[in-house]
This record gives sequence, C-alpha cells and structure tokens, in this order.
Amino acid sequence: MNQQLRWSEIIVALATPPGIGAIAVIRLSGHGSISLVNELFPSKNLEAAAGNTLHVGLLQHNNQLIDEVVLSLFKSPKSYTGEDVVEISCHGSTFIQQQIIEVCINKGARLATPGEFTLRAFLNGKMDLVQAEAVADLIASGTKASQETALNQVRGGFSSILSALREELIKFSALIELELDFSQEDVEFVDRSSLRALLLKIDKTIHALLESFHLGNVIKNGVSVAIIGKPNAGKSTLLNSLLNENRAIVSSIAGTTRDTIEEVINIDGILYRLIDTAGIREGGDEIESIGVERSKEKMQSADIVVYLFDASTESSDELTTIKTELNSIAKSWMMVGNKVDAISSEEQNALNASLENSVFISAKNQLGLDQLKDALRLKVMGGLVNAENTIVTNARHVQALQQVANNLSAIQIGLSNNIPGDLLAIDIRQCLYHLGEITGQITNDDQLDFIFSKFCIGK
Ligand SMILES: Nc1nc2c(ncn2[C@@H]2O[C@H](COP(=O)(O)OP(=O)(O)OP(=O)(O)O)[C@@H](O)[C@H]2O)c(=O)[nH]1
Ligand SMILES: [Mg+2]
Repeated sequence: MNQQLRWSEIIVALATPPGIGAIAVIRLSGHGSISLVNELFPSKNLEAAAGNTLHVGLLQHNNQLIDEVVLSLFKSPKSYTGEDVVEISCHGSTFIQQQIIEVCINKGARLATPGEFTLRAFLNGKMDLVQAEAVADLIASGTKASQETALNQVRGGFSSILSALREELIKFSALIELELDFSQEDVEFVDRSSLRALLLKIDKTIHALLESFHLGNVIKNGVSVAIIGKPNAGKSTLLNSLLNENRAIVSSIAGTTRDTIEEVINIDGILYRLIDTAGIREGGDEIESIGVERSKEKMQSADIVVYLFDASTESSDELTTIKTELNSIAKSWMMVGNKVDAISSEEQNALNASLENSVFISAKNQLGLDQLKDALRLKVMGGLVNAENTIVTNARHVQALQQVANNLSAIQIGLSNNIPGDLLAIDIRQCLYHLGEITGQITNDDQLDFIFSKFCIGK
C-alpha cells in the first residue's frame, strides 16, 4: 500500500502488556480517532472537548455495554504522535481489551504495526530518529545507567549537537556551490580556514561519540568482569559475597573451581557480568588444565579483570611480575588483595606501597567490598569522555558516524591539497548525507521499517 495512505489511517493497539491487569490502556492515533471513539461514548461529545483532558463514562457498541472507562484526549498537534490521540483506560480483563480493539477495528481503525506510534511521531516531526530509537531503548532498559542514557537521548541528547553542526556545514556547502556558479571568475566565497576549523570541531565530536560507543554498549549489555587469580585466593568467595548468595563452591582445597561461572548483578545502576574462574596454576589434572585455559581466555576477553591475590601468602615481587603480565593481556584491570583479616596493618601498608592503586578486602568477612564496587564504577566511567550526553548505544549510529569520520578526512585531505571546489562539494554533500542519516533528516522507507520493526506494538 502507498505509505502516505498507510500513515493517514487510524491505528489502534494495546499499549499495556497483554494479559490480565488492574487496568489496560488501548491507544488510538490518527485523524478521526476522536470521532471514532465518540461514537462509542454516548455520555459526552468528545469532539467538542478540549485536548489534554480526561473523561469518565461508559463505552458501548450497538447498545451493548462494554466497560466503564477513562478516556485521555490529545488533540493534534499536541500529542505523542502529533495526531489526534485517544487512550482508553479500561478494566484489565483480556476479554474487555479484545472487545474494545475489535470494536475500534469495526469502526475503521486498523491494528498498529510495531513502533508505529513512534514512527508517526518521527514522521510528524515530534522527535528525530535518535530520539525515536531511544524510546525503544528506554522501554528495554533494565538498569539505572541504561535508563539514564536512553532518557537523555529521548530528550535530545547528542542528536541536537549533530543537527547544529550539520546546519553549520550546510552553510559552507551552499557557499561552495555558489563558488561553482562563478567558477570563471576565480572567486572564493568560503573562507577555507573557518571551514577547516568547523571540520575540526565536527571531527572532535564524531570521535568522542565513536569512543563512547564502547561504554554505551557496556551500559546496555553489561560489563564483563573476570575474577582471576591463583587457586585458593578466594575468587569464588568474592563472587558469592558480591552476589550475596552461595552460588559457587568454596573450599580450602586448591583447584575447587574447574569451569567458569557467570552471574549478572546490578551494582549502583550498572550491570556487571561477574565471571568466577578456575585458579591459574601449572600441573593440575586434565580437567583443571582446561579450566585454566578458559581462565586465560576470560582474562583477554573481559572488559575488566579483577586480579585477586591472597595478601597473606603472595609476595610483592611475584605480584609485580603479574602486573606486567596484566598490562600486556587485559583491556582494563585492577589488583585486589584478599584476606586482609589474616594480615597485620603493617603488612598491608607494605603491599600497598609496592602495588599502588590496589584495593584490599576480605571476601569472606565482607570487608572493603564498597571500595571494590567504587573502583569498578570508576573503571567503567573512566572510559567516558563526557558522561552527560555523548553516549552512543546504537550500532546504526556507529556505522553512520564512521562514514562521517571517513568523509571528514576526505574533505580535510582535499582542502590541504587545494582540490577544486566541485570535488570538495561532493565530499561535503556525502558528509551531510551521513550526518543527516543519524538524526533522520535523511531517511528511506527500508531504513525506517528496519528501525521500527524492533519496537513493541502499542509504542
Ligand atoms: N581468612 C580468609 N579466608 C578467606 C577469605 N576469602 C576466602 N577465604 C578462604 O579461602 C579458601 C579458598 O576460597 P575460594 O573462594 O574457594 O578460593 P578460589 O580462589 O575460588 O579457589 P579455586 O576455585 O580453587 O581457584 C576458603 O577456605 C575460603 O574460606 C578471606 O577474606 N579471609
Ligand atoms: Mg573457586
């Protein structure tokens, strides 16, 4: 069907989760949705009512009573989609929900496709594409950190920065195109040095955004933290203490943990995937050796390695060697001394002096765990350029940002080589295109279908 036509239809969907609840919300959007519901709502004339109002009354169809409902009325353009919107809050029986949706369809509405309400909001200019995508992330957010990044983007986030930069570049692009019209006269309308300055500014923003992707991803999917160390250091005890449950077997026999154990935990709003590993040592039996290999793999792949050592037995010389090893293998690591309950404060100070930046805990007695949590948080947030608003979480944005980065270097190289204006104009147009792709100023139907098909129905 013609897309334009599809988008002029009235759509209806259950906005609350399917199933029985105290209340369910059914949402309609589109020109004519208010008069549609009006026909089912004899007690008041909704068409005469103002927008942003609530109305209590009976919903009925063909003189059959359906339910007593509350209607929320939003009039175009002051609504989520920018169109006339009615939300019917009914009693949460699935039978009632279905009946209301069926009656609405009977009256000319059709079922909304996934994300169609938000798609309409985008098409009607209520939000840009980054904001629309962030709505899906917000619905899916399971931690405070992912909620915060999504909410930030719903409210404008980095797309407003990019839009502003794009506007500036458009001005230059227009001037360069103008130069082409006067190419015979050999004039330059564009001050090349201010163009260069703008390109640098865009470059910096793009790279900061690209860098933030790793962190953004981590916030969305969880930070993997591998607990590595020698047998008996207390790795499984630490896992259990952080989880507050006896998840892994703890014993005084070295080599207790044979395979990796992974558990997800939310600490202060950040999702961590804690991985307990087999203690690393040479010469165990076959199963233990396989376990040790897995530990080494985790050491390389984890976002953060917590190297746990037994402060009561391991020497600082040995630990200094391990530090060098960690530097070459792990992406990000910290050394944590366990069993502080078994050493004197002098011994702890000595170790501390030689290791710097270590955290000391007693996993068994739950000592120092807050410091460890703080240190982990610092490691996660440390990779962040600007925690306020430059976190990219979406792979589509990264792809487009990468393209923009490539275009920018092409323009910059072109500028330094004094290439003709017409070639420069092509590169700038490409750059504008990819910038616009992120915020949705440039779109195509396939792309929109792809993005919005991942939404739930009713949003
Ligand atoms: N004194 C003291 N003992 C601890 C502490 N944490 C763990 N232990 C003891 O150290 C021993 C080994 O603990 P585990 O947690 O099994 O050690 P692990 O690092 O998982 O060992 P493997 O699985 O063999 O690699 C157990 O007897 C624990 O009770 C602590 O903070 N203080
Ligand atoms: Mg263990």
